[in-house]
Amino acid sequence: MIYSDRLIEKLKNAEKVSVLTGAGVSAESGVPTFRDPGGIWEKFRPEQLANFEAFMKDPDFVWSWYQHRREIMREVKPNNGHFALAEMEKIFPSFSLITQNIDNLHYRAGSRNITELHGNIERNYCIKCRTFFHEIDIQEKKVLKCTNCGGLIRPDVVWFGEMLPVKELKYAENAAADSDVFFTIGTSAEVYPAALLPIIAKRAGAYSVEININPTVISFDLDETLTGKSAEILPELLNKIKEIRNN
Ligand code: BV8
Ligand code: ZN
Repeated sequence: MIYSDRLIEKLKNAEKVSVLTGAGVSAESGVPTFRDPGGIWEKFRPEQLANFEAFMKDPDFVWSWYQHRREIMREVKPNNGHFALAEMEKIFPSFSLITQNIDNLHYRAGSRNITELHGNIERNYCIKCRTFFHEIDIQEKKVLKCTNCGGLIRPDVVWFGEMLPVKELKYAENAAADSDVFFTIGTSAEVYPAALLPIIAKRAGAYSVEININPTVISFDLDETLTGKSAEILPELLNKIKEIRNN
């Protein structure tokens, strides 16, 4: 494993550790990422799908795309990277898992202090009366109508051009501004404002580490980059953390 002595020193004494995850963390579970070759955006552009106008223009089309993604997400399982992060939450006095992912895999792996910046595909609500619908028929390809008011039902995810949930974004910004170590894992760091968090952390004095199979637009801004698959790097890092903190 290629991590520096400096990172090990930081992790040995760290009280507050925060992590920002993106689609790359779920890649080894079989969930397609967005911008990698073969990724979701290869067939469709985000503007065509993940935005409110696209939904209102063709609700069935956008709804069926989310139903397709829900089917994938229900078939896949958390990977060793998700499980390692869930373990780390039990080791550090303060551990914040901030995710851009909507696939619910961190929760299914046992993480609990999760901040979902872009929502969760397992939640759906009526755009008119905001009633939430938890049990939806995954086979239903046509958009569902609210049983209370007949409004269209949409996934509880943040679309392009939509504000992120205020409480979650505030929590994430505060965590970034007050961490001893900040990990950025499996994200292209191209979507804002989530992509600002590693920079906020670095500027606030956190030791900032990126885990990715490729360099990204923020690699040079950070203190350290661990190149490789998160499902391989994270379990090894967890073992090292347990060793140095004799957990
Ligand atoms: C907002 C949910 C404003 C839905 C998503 C110009 C400049 C700056 C900003 C903008 C701009 N023009 C527009 C904007 C704003 C826009 C934005 O940032 N656009 C980008 C494209 C430029 N942002 C927004 O619209 C946000 N809202 O700004 O509101 C506002 C202000 C006032 C009033 C009203 C509104 C909302 C953004 C949220 C969009 N929703 N998803 C859904 O999923 O269907 S975004 C989507 O992409 C994901 O949620 C994810 O969060 C995001 C980033 O993707 P990644 O997770 O990084 O995945 P990606 O495929 O890109 O990368 C995978 C990475 O993993 C790669 O680096 C790869 O190398 C690595 N990897 C792969 N395998 C592995 C691995 N790493 C490790 N191990 C592996 N095995
Ligand atoms: Zn309704």
